[in-house]
Amino acid sequence: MPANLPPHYYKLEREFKAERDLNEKLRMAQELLALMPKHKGTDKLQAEMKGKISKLKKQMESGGSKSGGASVTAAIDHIDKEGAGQVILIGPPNSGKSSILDYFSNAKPLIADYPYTTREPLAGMMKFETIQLQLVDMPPISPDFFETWMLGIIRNSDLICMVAGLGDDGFEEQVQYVFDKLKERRIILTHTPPDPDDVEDLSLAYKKTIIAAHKIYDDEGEVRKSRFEELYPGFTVVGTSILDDETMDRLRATMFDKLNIMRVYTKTIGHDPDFSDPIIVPPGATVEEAAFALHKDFAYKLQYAKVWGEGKHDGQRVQKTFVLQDGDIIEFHL
Ligand SMILES: Nc1nc2c(ncn2[C@@H]2O[C@H](COP(=O)(O)OP(=O)(O)OP(=O)(O)O)[C@@H](O)[C@H]2O)c(=O)[nH]1
Ligand SMILES: [Mg+2]
Repeated sequence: MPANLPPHYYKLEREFKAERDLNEKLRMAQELLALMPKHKGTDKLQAEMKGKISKLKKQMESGGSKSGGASVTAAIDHIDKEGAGQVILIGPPNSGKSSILDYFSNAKPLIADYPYTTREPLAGMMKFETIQLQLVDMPPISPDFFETWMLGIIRNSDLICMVAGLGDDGFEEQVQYVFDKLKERRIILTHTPPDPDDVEDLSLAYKKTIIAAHKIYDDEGEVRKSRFEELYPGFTVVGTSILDDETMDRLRATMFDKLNIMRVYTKTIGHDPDFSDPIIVPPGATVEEAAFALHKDFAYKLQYAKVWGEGKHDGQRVQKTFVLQDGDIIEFHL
């Protein structure tokens, strides 16, 4: 029986063979296994790949194989998500990524006027109105520097913010290099990721991306920003400077907007709404989905709800299937 492997399997297999980083190699092996159609024709291939996966895991536990020439990078390839969404700051060296994290959070990243300052990921929490978003600062990506452990973090993120330093020489080529490098590793930065059901090549990760045209007040900042917008049509490009709060507020609001989340506030019967800790749900979520996000028992026991918000009568009684809007207040009745 033929194996009938999809065409991109072979491409990924070649990359898997060439990959030296163990974390990345393990991820690719797991991806290859997932790509194999599960039938008799692939039994042997599946067993082989499972064997490779367990061997790789053992190698990683023992600190990496010296004979294979592979190395385990010390840096972290996963950042636990916190808050209502995770935004990753990436870009060329010296573009201002760490300065942006520093501006928005209590994290204390190293900032310097020379490139390659950041060597490890660093997360901080950024307040936006009633919620917190997680920002993650990353090392730069350039022809001279690229850490493969970054790929896992980027793949797992909710949103990418590409930080382009407008004052830096050759910034356009530098930014394009970041796009190209990630594409080479099967991460496509896009303003509008396709519907997952329409993606044929499952080895590709499409990540929603916005662009911070940073250091906007440097020489020719506005002109350079316009050029940028022409180069990347469809992308939201926000001109920013850490010296101008208004531009930074705009960036923060854009991050929230692109994360595509809704905040729903809860109130208990006879009490005022709690505006400090909203339920985070995707747009179009129903009363039942909001209850589920709070606690699954809530969703099972839910009879109906009362809702306050734009376009509703105060305390309007609604059923489980009622579609909520950002900012609605909800009172669950069990
Ligand atoms: N003019 C101007 N300079 C800025 C701005 N933001 C940051 N800088 C400066 O740009 C330089 C680099 O800033 P970092 O935040 O360290 O840049 P980075 O992208 O984290 O750099 P790497 O970690 O080396 O990739 C520092 O000298 C900052 O003070 C800005 O809005 N305008
Ligand atoms: Mg940095």
